[in-house]
Amino acid sequence: MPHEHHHLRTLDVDTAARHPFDPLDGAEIDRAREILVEAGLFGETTRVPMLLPHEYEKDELAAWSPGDEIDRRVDVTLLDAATGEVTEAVVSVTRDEVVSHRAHDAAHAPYGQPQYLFEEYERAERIVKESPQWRAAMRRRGLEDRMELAFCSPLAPGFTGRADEAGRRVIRSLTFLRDSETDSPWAHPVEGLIVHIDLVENSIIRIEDEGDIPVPAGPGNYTPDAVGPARESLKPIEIAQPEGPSFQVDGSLVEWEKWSLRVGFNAREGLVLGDVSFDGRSVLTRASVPEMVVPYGDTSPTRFWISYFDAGEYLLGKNGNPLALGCDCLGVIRYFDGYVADDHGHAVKIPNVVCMHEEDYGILWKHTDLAGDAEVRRSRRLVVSYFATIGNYDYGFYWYFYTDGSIQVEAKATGIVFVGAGLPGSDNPHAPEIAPGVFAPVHQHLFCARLDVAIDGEDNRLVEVDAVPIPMGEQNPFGNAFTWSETVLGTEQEAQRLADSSVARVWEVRSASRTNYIGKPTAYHLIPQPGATLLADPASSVAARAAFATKHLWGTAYDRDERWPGGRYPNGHAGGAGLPAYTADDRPIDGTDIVLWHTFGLTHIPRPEDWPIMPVDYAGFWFKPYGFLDVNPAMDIPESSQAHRVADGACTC
Ligand SMILES: [Cu+2]
Repeated sequence: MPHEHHHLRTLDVDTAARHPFDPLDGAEIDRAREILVEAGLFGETTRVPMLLPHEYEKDELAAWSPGDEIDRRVDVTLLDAATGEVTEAVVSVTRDEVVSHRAHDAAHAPYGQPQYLFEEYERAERIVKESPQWRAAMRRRGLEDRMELAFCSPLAPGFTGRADEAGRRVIRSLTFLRDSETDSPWAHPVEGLIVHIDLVENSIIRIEDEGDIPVPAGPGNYTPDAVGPARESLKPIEIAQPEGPSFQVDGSLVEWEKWSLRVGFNAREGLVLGDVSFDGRSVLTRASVPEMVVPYGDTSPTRFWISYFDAGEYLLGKNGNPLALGCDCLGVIRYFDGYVADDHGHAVKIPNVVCMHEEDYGILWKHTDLAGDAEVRRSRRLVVSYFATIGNYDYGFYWYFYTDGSIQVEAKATGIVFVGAGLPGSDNPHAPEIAPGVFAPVHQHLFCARLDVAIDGEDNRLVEVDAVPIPMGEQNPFGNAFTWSETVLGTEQEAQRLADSSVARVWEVRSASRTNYIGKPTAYHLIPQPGATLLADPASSVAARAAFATKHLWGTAYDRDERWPGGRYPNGHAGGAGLPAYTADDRPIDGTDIVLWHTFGLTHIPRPEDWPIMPVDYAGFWFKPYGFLDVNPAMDIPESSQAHRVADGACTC
């Protein structure tokens, strides 16, 4: 047991009761800060851009059994706001000590700034609004009366390679006008006014003020008072679960219909699922969506640099929505709180950040036989989700578990599309006009899921399966035949793949040792949805920084510290971090502990219907058993208790 510094131990950290996959709680976060203070690593000007659980090695997990004390460690990035110096520390809150700490050199190539602090958004706006250059630009545009209510949005800068930016803690600010305190600013962009800020020197690096395109004045509000009376035609739909939900929850452990999983949450990845198993057999050791990039396809000086990494630059989890004030789910909801560190390293609880519930999902299976008798069973899914808001956009991350052993992952994009201004009626090849004078640049939302797969254990094999047409001839005398191919992806270079819907391409993860009752390896299929990878030129800055998004699939050998598709600090990074670096040694992955990284997403050419608020758009993938089970595992689902209820002559089954 720890014995030092007991007089400073103001918080009760009981690590003996913790499961390795439990998320950090508030006491652990606060204790990590105290230990850093005691060690002299945390001064007046120290801030905490990122604080995460420090992951376990697989042998630590294997050696642990319930009731054992596990070494609970916290991975903290420290930023000295006065100097810009960055320190990475690992703290054990079980042993009350700093396990390691080292400097990160953000000032020299390939650079890489830690995540933004919330206080920096306010500071950036203050710097802009107090600057004589910005005030002069606003006056030049005749906007001197609009300065007070203006919104100066803080935006990650991408990487331009400019000598006056590289290695500095840069944020860019674009100005939007507001008609009132509650007016949505995104509808009123001031085109061509860009302020480049250094957040350590708290100074303006330079300001650009080009052109005099009028600010669009049309409304962008979406609240009931702006929309007007709501329609009255919709009758209520009520989801009743009179006997309660079918899941059981014990701490972070969730059990539901043959599924078992751990629900975790952290500041960067948001929702993290651990120890996912079906019918007592392992499927995934750990799963999350740890990165996404939103590159814009616009050549204008106002926006060419935009390529937001919403996890790596802004932190999805820290921006998670508390669902305490009304949830997005119907039915019996079980919430989980999330804990993150604030800018000063103190724990903050995000109440009800993760939402879990069951959903009816239509027909699971059905047949009407020759005698006209039908057997039908309803599908149901367990939904585990959270929503994060990053500036104008809102993202939902939904994990669905089905009774047939399938997993579906879905990202939902909604919120306000990012717009600029143009002359009404003009054509812009990079930005359709979606409302008068409102031009929305083309962009992509490319997500990267990280699946630490464990199909019946960690010894797995990755295989690409394509449907294969056969030319008419000896092998295909009637022309109708086709077959399939199975290609083992045995190394990290071989396992960098594009999806191909023309051959129904899927990626199979097999157990290297276990077989099913017909003697084939037990397996799951990663089934991608059609979608473009990164459309930016391979020579572009964003292609180097978001290399993960240039492939639909990457397979890597498991390494605890390889968790960030675009690197630990994509902000202001010159590129090459994350998956290109992880795979540089081309490690063998056949028969080993494999991690799959799957890029999926949306290519968004905005439309008028996306305005003033965008209906949810979806992107995702499936992970389905393929010979993992001997038969349909949902044969014993009972007939619906509502199957024979009839209302107004219509069957409601
Ligand atoms: Cu979009």
